[in-house]
Amino acid sequence: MPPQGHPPAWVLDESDAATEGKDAPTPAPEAEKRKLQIVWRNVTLFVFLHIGALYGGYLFFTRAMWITKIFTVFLYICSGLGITAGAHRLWAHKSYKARLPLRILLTMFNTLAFQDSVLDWARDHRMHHKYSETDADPHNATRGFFFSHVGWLLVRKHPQIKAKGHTIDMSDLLADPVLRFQKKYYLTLMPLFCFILPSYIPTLWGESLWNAYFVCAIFRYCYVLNVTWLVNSAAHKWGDKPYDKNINPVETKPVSLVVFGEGFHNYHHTFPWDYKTAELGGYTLNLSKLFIDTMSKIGWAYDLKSVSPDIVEKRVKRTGDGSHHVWGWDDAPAEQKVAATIVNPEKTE
Ligand code: ST9
Ligand code: ZN
Ligand code: ZN
Repeated sequence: MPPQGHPPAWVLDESDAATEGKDAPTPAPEAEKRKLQIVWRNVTLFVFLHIGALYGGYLFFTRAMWITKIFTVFLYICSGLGITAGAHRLWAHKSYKARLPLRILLTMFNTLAFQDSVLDWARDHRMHHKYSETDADPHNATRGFFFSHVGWLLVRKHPQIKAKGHTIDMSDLLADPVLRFQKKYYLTLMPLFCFILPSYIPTLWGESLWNAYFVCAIFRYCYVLNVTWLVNSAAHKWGDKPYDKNINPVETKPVSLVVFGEGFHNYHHTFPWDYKTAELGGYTLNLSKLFIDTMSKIGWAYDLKSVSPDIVEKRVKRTGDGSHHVWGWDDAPAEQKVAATIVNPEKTE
C-alpha cells in the first residue's frame, strides 16, 4: 500500500548529477536537414481560432455577464490544472501519485484544455526533456521564438522525433485505463468538454449562446493555449539560470503567475522530478502546488517527490549562473563566492 496523506519531506532517490548537461544542444546530422512541411489545415484553424478569441476577449470585457466572466476564470483554472497538475507533473514526470478520483478529475480538466490526449502530450514532453533543444525535441527552442511557441504545431514533425520516439517508455501511462479511455474516445470527449459544455452551461443563468461560445469556449481555450506555449518559448529564452547555466530554460516569474508555477523552468529542467516545479514552496506563483498539496491533505495525492535544499545548494554552486537568491553572486558570503569562482570563472571580473 502506498503511504496516505502527506509525503515524506524530501525524496532523495534521484541524483541531480543524472540531469547535468542532459539538455546541452547537439547539432542535427547533416543527412537530416530541416524541411518545413506546412500543415495548412492547422494554419487555417489556428488563424480562425485567434481571430475568434480576439472577438471573445472583446465580449469578455464588454458584454458578458459577471457570472459568465467568473465562470470563464474558473474554466481557465480547471483547464490549466489539467495541464500543470495533470499532464505535466502527474503523468509526464510522475512527480507524485494520484488515486482514481483525482486521476478522473484531472483527465476531465485535461480534456477541457484540449491539448491532445495525455498519452500524446506526455510522449512529446518526455521527448522535450530527454532531447531538449535538439531536432528530436518537438518544440526545439533553438529554432526561434515562433517555432517553439506555436510553429511546431503548424508543420510535420522532424524525422528525428519519430526516429527517437521509441526510446521513450510509455508503458506506465498505457497501463492506466483512465488514460486509455481518454485517448480512445478523444474525438467525442474533447468537443464535449472543451466547446459544447462551456457554451451550454452559461445559458442556464441567462447568458446568450453566442457570448458563451466566444468567451467561455474560444477565448478561454486560446488564452490557455498561449500561456502554455509561453513555457516553451519565453521560458526557454528570457531570464536567469540560477541552477544550470549550461541549458536554455530560464526562471521567469511573470510567466509563472499565469501558468500556475510552471515558469521556474531552469529549476524544472534541472530537477524535473520535483512536484513543485520550483525550488521554493510559495503558493502565489504556484497555484498547481496549492492544488497538489490540498489533494495530498485529503489523501487523493501521495508520494510527492521533492529535492532537498542540500542538493539544490550543491547544484547551484556547481552549475548556476550566479543569480540565485541565496547562493547568488551578489548576495553570497565571501567564501561562497570563492567556491563559485571555480565553477563560474567568467564571473571573476
Ligand atoms: C497543444 C500542445 O497545444 C501544447 C503542448 C505544450 C507543452 C508545454 C510544456 C511546458 C511545460 C508544462 C507547462 C504547462 C503550463 C500550462 C499552463 C496552463 C495555465 N514520440 O503528431 P503526428 C510518431 S495541442 C514517438 O501526427 P506529424 C507516431 O508514430 C493543441 N513517436 O506527426 C505518430 O503516430 P501516433 C491542439 C512519435 O504527422 C506519428 O509519428 N492540437 C512522436 O508530423 C505521427 O504523429 C493540435 O493543434 C513522439 N513524440 O504531424 C494538433 N510524435 O500518434 C496539433 C509523433 O498514431 N498536432 N510520433 O502514435 C498536429 O496536428 C500534428 O501532431 C502535427 C505533426 C501537424 C504537429
Ligand atoms: Zn522546457
Ligand atoms: Zn517538464
